[in-house]
Amino acid sequence: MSTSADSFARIAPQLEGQAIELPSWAFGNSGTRFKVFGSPGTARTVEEKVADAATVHRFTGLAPSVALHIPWDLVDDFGALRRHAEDLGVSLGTINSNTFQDDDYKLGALTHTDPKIRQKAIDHHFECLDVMDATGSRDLKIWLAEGSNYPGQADLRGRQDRLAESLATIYDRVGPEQRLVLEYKFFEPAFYHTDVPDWGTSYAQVSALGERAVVCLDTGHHAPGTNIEFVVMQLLRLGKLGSFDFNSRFYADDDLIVGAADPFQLFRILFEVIRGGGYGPANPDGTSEVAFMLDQCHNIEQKIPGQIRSVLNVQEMTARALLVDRDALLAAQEAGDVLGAHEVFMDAFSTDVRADLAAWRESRGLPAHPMRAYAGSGHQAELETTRVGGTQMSWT
Ligand code: LRH
Ligand code: MN
Ligand code: MN
Repeated sequence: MSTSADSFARIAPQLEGQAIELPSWAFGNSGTRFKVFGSPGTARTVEEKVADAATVHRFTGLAPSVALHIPWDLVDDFGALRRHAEDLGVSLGTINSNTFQDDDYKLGALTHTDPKIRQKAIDHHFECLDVMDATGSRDLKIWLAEGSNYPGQADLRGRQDRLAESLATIYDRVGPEQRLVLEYKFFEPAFYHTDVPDWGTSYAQVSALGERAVVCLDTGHHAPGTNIEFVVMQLLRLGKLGSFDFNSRFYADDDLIVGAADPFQLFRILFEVIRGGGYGPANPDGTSEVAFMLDQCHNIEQKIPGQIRSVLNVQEMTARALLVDRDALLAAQEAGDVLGAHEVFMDAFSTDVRADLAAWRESRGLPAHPMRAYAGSGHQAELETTRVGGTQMSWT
């Protein structure tokens, strides 16, 4: 089934202004613990990663900002990096802290029993807040690699209490226009327990902090079979869904292209975002309360087209989710028409919006087919010949 011109025209205005933030680390080399494959043309500096993100935006109009990870993306002058980004037509977005690559944090960072180590981790977050002041970023995103491997190894309750205290100290420094975003993940690198394993724990922790503390939902961070759209609905209902880290998974935290493993799941998630009022600009400056971000790595495929594919997948599923006839759905639900309601839902999912989206892009001065346009642009070959010398950046 493809869209009738009428129904696409109805939803098209809502596609305007859709923004999906790209992770700087998607443009570095990455791999598994077995091998990191280098690929020609990969960014050698933070400035080149930002330039690659800007290229994705140029071809799609969908990715106006890029997230940084500190210290991976540490530079001397963040004001200059901000100007570099703006010159290329993008802005610097979320600042991600990193307490997972320092020997001192082997047994914990914000939860550590040693106050000196806790303070070191808190100071790192203060440094990230300073970076945000220079970059103009709104969100400080915290994902903690903390937990334990063996029953009895750690005092679960004591760690949760220390976490609350450390987060409160960080939150005190979060500016009035800024947010603290706490990401959860149910396993890895710790295997017995994780200190922020699920949305409930993240919700409990951020609720204790205040209004500007919210939850980040990474689609790869749940147990198999989890109904992620239910989590989306609940966090939106509670006013605490701050952002998404979008990616796909088959087995663990695979960080594959969003919408590749389970497009229907992406559709269901986006439907709940729209249904819950989390889609579209919520603030006077046009920013959305719920930030859409990618958190992916491209281990064997090319990185720039990998990111182009990803934002297009989100756009396509957003269009299909917007097409759900909500009035008909509600009527069927209230009439107890189980199969009728399901059919309304599936009709939208089954709608092929690709031709309409291509025409719509063209009408806005964008390539109808961004993947093909990038492939035919010669940009990749140019990167491969000009980015010689220096060291390609890698994920860590
Ligand atoms: C943890 C995570 C988190 C990190 C990123 C690199 O698995 O999802 O968001 O910052 O990966
Ligand atoms: Mn993530
Ligand atoms: Mn992850």
